[in-house]
Amino acid sequence: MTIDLTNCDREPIHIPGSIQSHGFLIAIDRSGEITYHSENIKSFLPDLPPNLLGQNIASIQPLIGKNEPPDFILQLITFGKTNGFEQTNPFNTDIRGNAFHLIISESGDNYLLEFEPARSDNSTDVQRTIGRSISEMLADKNLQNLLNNSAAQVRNVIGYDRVMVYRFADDGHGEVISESKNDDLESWLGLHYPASDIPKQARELYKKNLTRIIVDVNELPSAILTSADDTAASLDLTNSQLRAVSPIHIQYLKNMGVASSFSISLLYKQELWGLIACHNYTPRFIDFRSREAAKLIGQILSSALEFRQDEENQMVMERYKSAVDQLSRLMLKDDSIEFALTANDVTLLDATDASGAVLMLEGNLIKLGQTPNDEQLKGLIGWVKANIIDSLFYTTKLPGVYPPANEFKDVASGVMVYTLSRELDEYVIWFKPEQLKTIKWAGNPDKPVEVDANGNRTLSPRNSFEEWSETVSATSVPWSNEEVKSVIRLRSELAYALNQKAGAIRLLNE
Ligand code: BLA
Repeated sequence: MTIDLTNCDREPIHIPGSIQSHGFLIAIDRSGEITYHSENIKSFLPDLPPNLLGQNIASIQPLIGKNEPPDFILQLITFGKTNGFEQTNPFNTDIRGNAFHLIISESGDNYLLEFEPARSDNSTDVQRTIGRSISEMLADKNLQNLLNNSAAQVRNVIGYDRVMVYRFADDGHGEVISESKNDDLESWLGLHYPASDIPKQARELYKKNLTRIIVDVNELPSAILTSADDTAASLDLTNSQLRAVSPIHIQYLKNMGVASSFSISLLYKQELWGLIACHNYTPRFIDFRSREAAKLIGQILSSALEFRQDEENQMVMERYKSAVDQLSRLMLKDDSIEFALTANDVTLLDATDASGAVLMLEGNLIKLGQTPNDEQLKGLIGWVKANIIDSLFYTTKLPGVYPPANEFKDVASGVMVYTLSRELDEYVIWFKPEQLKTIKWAGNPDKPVEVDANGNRTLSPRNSFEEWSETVSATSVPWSNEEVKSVIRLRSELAYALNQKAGAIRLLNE
């Protein structure tokens, strides 16, 4: 299968058949027999015997662990299997007089032995700075400050040119919500990127393996070799540190002018909430210990986020609830329900985060905020009346189901309609604008597709922006569960108030 911009979520990035060449890899089976190794092993270990495949790992022990007993690898594996490999990783070893880290992980029936230099391009003593960084990071209770502190502390610990906190929205696209960077770089804070920039299978991988280092976009990968009756691509590198990078993503980083990247997963209730994405404009390697320190910051941030995110959701719920409570009191107190819902500080609009709303009651039409005009509303109501059976209907793509809405998608790509009475033409409607207009997208959606010297479409991930703009045009941001619940509450309060009034009128007439 050829991977291009249209099918990149199908690229099997966990089995690339190669690794990044700043380290080397050996895979062994349960008996210690070498089943795979990277081609570049010779450049680290020139004294290796030929035909490594099929030999027992113990036979090369003096080369990979000068001061270790012959069976040290199998001992490490036995210990790691019982106690977790995080207890043995990294194992400090000496290769031809240089300090190396050995990192062991499992891959099906194989164990991956990955050897990486035990030195970083950052000069900070990570072990000493990490404790302090974490206390500084947690010093503030406010969510945005927590994020800013985290970005700053990650940069403090690993020293990349730019560190961003990138948060995924429900539809998978993302926004840079915090940033710490060198002064000479332009800010990307507030920029939004399409969901396809980080395809689905990559997200799945980042949920399992919480850090990802890409050392040098210009470095040639090293192929994984195996016996003739097997294929290198059968070795699953999900847990690997050295996994080679998707060529499309390499191109993407080059397009951004980035030479090296590092990202740390942020999880919220086991789902990928976002990434701390770090960029360097020159190649950069940080060793396993520095990556683990950065991962720890990510994990602490994740659990702090979990707590604050729950608090934030709670606050949103309470904001809607207090609006509905006030509206409910006003409806029972005022003579006019229209007046109660539209004429005070708190209105219908506050029951959700919509930017416009319309109330049609007892023959009156009242508009709040940004709404379609009367003519457009008339058309919309006619369509709702003829097509919507449910008393509550909502969509983020109104023009998709009701094409005339294309004319007013700026204000009403998203709509939530609550039908009070179809016979009496009584409705409450909330509107959300088209999100392409409301958020700052990185890249230029109107930029023509790049064509190379041979007239082919170039493999530039930015090209995908076109497709992406099509999928989000005439679409609003989602209606949250909290918004739906809030409207349902308002509906029962309104029904109650209408009933009370009807009862009072009946009493007057009797
Ligand atoms: C991976 N894409 C990534 C990663 C990031 C981004 C952070 C994780 C790896 C890394 O840290 O470099 C995207 N990086 C961003 C974004 C910003 C950033 C949005 O700094 C914003 C500031 N990418 C595309 C398209 C495809 C694609 C169209 O744009 C597919 C056709 C693929 N992105 C892609 C793949 C990976 C990836 C395959 C996984 C790379 C890997 O781990 O091997």
